[in-house]
Amino acid sequence: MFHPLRAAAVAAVLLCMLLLPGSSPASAADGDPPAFTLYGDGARGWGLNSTSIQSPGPTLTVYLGYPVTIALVGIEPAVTHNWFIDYNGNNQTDPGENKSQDFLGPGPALFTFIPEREGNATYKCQYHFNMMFGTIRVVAQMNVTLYADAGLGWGLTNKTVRSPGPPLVFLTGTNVTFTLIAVDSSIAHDFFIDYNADQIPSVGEPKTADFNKTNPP
Ligand SMILES: [Cu+2]
Repeated sequence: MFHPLRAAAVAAVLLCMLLLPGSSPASAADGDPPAFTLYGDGARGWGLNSTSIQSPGPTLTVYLGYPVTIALVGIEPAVTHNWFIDYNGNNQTDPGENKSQDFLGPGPALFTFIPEREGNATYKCQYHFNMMFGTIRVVAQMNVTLYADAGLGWGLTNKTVRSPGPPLVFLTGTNVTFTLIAVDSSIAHDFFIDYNADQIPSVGEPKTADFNKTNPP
């Protein structure tokens, strides 16, 4: 069976989300929400929940240029912490380094920031930087592999194909390279950005050639 309309509709949903970067997930390529909860303990480090606190803490992956919200929870009732990205590695907060307000106790204290420096850096608490640190990866999303299945939708892996497909966010002006892989056999797909939401590729809308399992684009 040939399902161009279904594939187009899936692409439309996917790309509507692309056009609304302010509401799209920005923290992980698999569509996780743009938010982390971090539990901090001056003697043990950071954790994504209160039972997994360790040093170094969890590696966080965020998108360059897109807001991230971290809910900060202090484990000890009366110990002050903060959270910042120590871009220059001097264990101190400097101008231009994303830094939360001080916090303590269960809160949580919400800190929203926009990562503006690509690459790996270390996040810390300025007061307990020897224990409370971890890696933050700030990535520009530019290479995307998408798996297509007319019956299931799109996925970032062949095991997570779904409809609507995963949200994708890109900085305006970013060159994006898609690798498109058909999961189903002998069904033609394409990929286009349906800016005007009319379900068909129009002039000015980026569009691939048709592809299928044996003839990749
Ligand atoms: Cu601390």
